[in-house]
Amino acid sequence: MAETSKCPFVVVANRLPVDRVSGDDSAQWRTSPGGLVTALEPVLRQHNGVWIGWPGSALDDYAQFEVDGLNLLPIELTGDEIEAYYEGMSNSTLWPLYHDVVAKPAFHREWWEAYVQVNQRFADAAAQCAARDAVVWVHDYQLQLVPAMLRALRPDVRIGFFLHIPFPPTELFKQLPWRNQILEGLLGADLVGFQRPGGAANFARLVRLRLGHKNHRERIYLDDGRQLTAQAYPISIDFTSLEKLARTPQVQQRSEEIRSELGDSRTIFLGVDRLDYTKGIRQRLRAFGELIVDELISLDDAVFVQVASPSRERVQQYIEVRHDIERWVGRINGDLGRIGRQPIHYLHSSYPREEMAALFRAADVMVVTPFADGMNLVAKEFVTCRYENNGALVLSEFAGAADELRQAFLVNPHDINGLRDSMLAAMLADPRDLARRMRAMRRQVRENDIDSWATKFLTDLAGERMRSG
Ligand code: GDG
Repeated sequence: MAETSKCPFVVVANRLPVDRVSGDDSAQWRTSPGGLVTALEPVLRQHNGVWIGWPGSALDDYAQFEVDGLNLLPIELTGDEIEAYYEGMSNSTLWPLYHDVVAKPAFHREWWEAYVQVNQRFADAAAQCAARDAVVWVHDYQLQLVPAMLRALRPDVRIGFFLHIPFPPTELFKQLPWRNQILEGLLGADLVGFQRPGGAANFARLVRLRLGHKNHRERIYLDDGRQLTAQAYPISIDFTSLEKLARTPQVQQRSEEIRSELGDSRTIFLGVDRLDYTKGIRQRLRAFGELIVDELISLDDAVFVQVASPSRERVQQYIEVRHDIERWVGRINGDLGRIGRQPIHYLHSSYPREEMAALFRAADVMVVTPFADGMNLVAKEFVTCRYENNGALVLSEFAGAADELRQAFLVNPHDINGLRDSMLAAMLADPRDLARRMRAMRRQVRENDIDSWATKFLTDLAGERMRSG
């Protein structure tokens, strides 16, 4: 590996926070959008840090480089490793298992071997570039072995780990053939963060039952005398900058264009998701179709816009869910539409941030219906854009965001009748009721933004080391 500078602050995540802009020979990069990047970018700059991650495509040179003042250390993955570690173990085993087995997880020993190998590579890189007593913050389900591997190499560094997706209950986690290794990997951290208190409790319980380590609430006591904390840190978004964007004349104008193209007087239902089987996209479209069939709403009154951004397109279950959703869209539009009036506008595409903000502004009813979701930032982004305190949010109680956005129309996405009722109630709600709900939800997101999330986690991590001596 090329020589790297020693950093006091290191972020380790599967992907780097930049995307390569394809084009000519010279590599061009731009910072990628997303809550995690927005949250960690200022922290990285402030602490003179480095971000370690896979660049998403093969590079000629894997030396540390800089984009827009951010120090980045790319990690190389071979084609076989992308298949086994990323598409296999991460996205065909851990992702479905941790999301309540909405899809069936596959267990393959060679995927596990690649997972161990790649985790070791990330841990080696972190060990190499962390300064003495550095803070290393490891992210998400792809890298759960890194904390213990890093601790073995560098006992001086302070290690934080944050899981962005749900941590499953004991009965599901137990299915994993490598369950103890994963728990031991995570126990290498000084602080393990989860989205919801339930995830932290599941972890502490598993550690007690499977490895025999005692805990008192969030505190876990290991045999060698070391202690760590496992608790919830609900992630958020950059409220101020998104609201600022939503208030720009360009976004306002674009949102008016969207409304007039769809038919000004129609109620706009909106869904925005990565195309993923955990998000309950088909269920919400089906509920909408049934409302039209039963003449509870008419084509002239309402339209559904569904943005499904392409995701993990080489993984079989993602190929299947795309076909399934597209069949439903075709069927509903074919059966219920007429020339110039389609019930569903389905967009399988990614859009710039400005367009997303315009969509959030244009919508009347935002529909977020995952079967399981660590947090769901889309729900928080929608309320952030609604500075006039109008619009309704229909939100699955299985999204982490439901803990905080209590004034949403909360639904169980498995219950299609309940979903229909809530979507209709949201559409017909009294604007004063909607304003009251929206004000409360906006206050919640404003007061618990991404800065407070990062600051709280890092302050607690600093405190951990002091508690452990
Ligand atoms: C994981 C956890 C947790 C989507 N399409 C476009 C676009 N997006 C943006 C959204 C939002 C983000 O992507 C998606 O975040 P979510 O939180 O909704 O869902 P996951 O991708 O599954 O995220 C989740 C999150 O990590 C953070 O911890 O909340 O539970 O599963 O920001 O707006 N952005 C743009 N164009 C698109 O087409 N620009």
